[in-house]
Amino acid sequence: MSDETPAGAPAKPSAVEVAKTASNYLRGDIAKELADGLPGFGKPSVQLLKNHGTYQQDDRETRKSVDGKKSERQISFMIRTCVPGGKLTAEQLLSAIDMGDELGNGTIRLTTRQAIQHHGVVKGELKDFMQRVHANQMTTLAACGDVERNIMCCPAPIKGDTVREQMQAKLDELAKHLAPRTRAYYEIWLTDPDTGEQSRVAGGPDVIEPIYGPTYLPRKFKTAFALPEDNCVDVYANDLGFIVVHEQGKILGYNVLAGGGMGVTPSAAKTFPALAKRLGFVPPEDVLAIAEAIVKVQRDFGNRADRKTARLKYTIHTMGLENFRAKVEEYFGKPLAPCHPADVHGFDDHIGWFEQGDGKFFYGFNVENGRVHDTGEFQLKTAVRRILREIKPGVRITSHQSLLFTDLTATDRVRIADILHAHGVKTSEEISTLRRWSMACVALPTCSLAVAESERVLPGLIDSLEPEVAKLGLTHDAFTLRMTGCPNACARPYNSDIGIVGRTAGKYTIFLGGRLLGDRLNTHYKDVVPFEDLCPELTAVLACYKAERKSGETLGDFCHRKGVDGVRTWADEWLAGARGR
Ligand code: SRM
Ligand code: SF4
Repeated sequence: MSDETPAGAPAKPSAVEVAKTASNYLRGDIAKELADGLPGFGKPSVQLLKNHGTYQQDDRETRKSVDGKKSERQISFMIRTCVPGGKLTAEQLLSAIDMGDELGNGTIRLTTRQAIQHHGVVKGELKDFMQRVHANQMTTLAACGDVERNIMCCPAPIKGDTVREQMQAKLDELAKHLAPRTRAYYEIWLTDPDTGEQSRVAGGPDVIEPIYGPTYLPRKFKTAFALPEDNCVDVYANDLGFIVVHEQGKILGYNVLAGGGMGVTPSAAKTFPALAKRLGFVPPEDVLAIAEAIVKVQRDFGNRADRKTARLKYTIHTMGLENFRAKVEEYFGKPLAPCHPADVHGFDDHIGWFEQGDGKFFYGFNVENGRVHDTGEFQLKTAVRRILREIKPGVRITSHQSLLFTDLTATDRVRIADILHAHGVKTSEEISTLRRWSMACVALPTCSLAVAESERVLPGLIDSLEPEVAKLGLTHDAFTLRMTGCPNACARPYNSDIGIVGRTAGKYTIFLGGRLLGDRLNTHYKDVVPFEDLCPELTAVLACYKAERKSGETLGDFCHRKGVDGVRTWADEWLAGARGR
């Protein structure tokens, strides 16, 4: 749908807006269709369901039957469970793993926003699934859809680090504040199947949405909290970001950022990735109010005709930053103070063994691309289950799709390593720096938007890059390498040192020059690169970096300084030489 309308005519709302408007606060026909015995839902319900945390999908590999003809789609559902700040208990993660086995495809997926995804749930088991999530004191409500999504925050459990702890507590307050209030979720999913009673529902009056209103937001909305010294959540990639400003252990307030977002549609020139803009400073007590003001401005001024340009970044682009700030101040009820100079200057993925400040420890365990599964001798799911059952740690999910096991004793380090090794899994210390800092989105076979492989091919690419990196003597250099199966950018490839973005089947665009800090977008380097050429192409870039970097310069900073054209000329010559050798 386009937002181009004859001059003066109001833009026609998109089909999703029509579905939301008619839905009576996200109810629509979901309950009726849930009971109709068909494998899937109709179009309006499919859209509404996203706000309930689930996507109707099909296994794209079974679309074609053996004789090459189209076969009937095998519909199943992806379900995303919110984990605000990535914090959960061992019991909750165990239960999620069990649900993956009993109702899903036997795996769980830790996401780039610290949440959990299940795939392969059939329609007839959706309700059971939601009830089990609820019984587990979690929710899928607003994990997807045109609402505030899972809010991110640095997950490191450092006791006595009052700044980090207060920031994490502020996230909990904000997540509650921006949660949808509709009773639709409870009515549809949590009603007792036999008695019809909403026996598992917490009480409370049926109120309309005081923040969102009946049509919610024009598009998804994402928020994150970061520390200047630790931007592990990529705060600049979010619609709304808060950077804590602190001095001597005291939080002075937060720098507020607005309008970050990564997704692009290459065929639509009007779309672009954007880092959030620095908007102003608020004291801690104003965080909820400023967030609400920004959400409401986006609610009222975001584009409801064209979903391609409906995110907050486009609202700001259309209004202009100063007009946007003025409107936010109007909704906020007072002027915004200018930003404090504090900005992100550090990044920690929290992988490895750390003291947590109370005599205990936490262990950052790298989960490759967030997929917890058992395959052949690689029994990661079994190992994680054993760690959760036998050691009973606290658990956090990082925004790099990995796990922190918390509240450990010194002896647990060996126990964890023993369990991992017994099931064919490497410890975080045994994987390369390259693999540790890499991420891939889900892509095929479940993602309907994927044009190329990602999660399933990145491990192999890393396997072939590792010896090249070692030959160049760069084994200990940390740089982010992020791959996605399409330009929607779910693994945030556009602010990483190396971004690899699916272009078409088996071919990718390479981007260079972002950085670990996440505060700079990278630049288009090469297009339509076949998968098998990615390793030599990237090796050539790394050879250039090795040959010409300044002391202490990171890969992203080097590519940014030299420029992609300079890197390309050097790397192409090097490649031609290497091929001739
Ligand atoms: Fe995403 C759509 C997976 C983080 C930008 N994303 C999708 C869908 C739901 C595909 C669809 O619409 O049919 C993918 C489901 C695939 C599957 O089979 O599971 C999907 N996104 C993911 C996850 C699971 C990737 C991962 O490997 O972890 C992440 C779930 C996060 C969560 O827990 O909430 C995920 N997606 C992101 C991020 C990163 C972030 O938020 O920090 C981005 C870029 C930031 C941003 O939002 O701009 C992102 N996803 C998108 C977009 C592009 C949005 C845009 O404004 O252009 C889409 C497509 C859309 O919304 O139309 C999309
Ligand atoms: Fe799917 Fe594209 Fe997101 Fe990957 S980046 S999960 S292919 S929408």
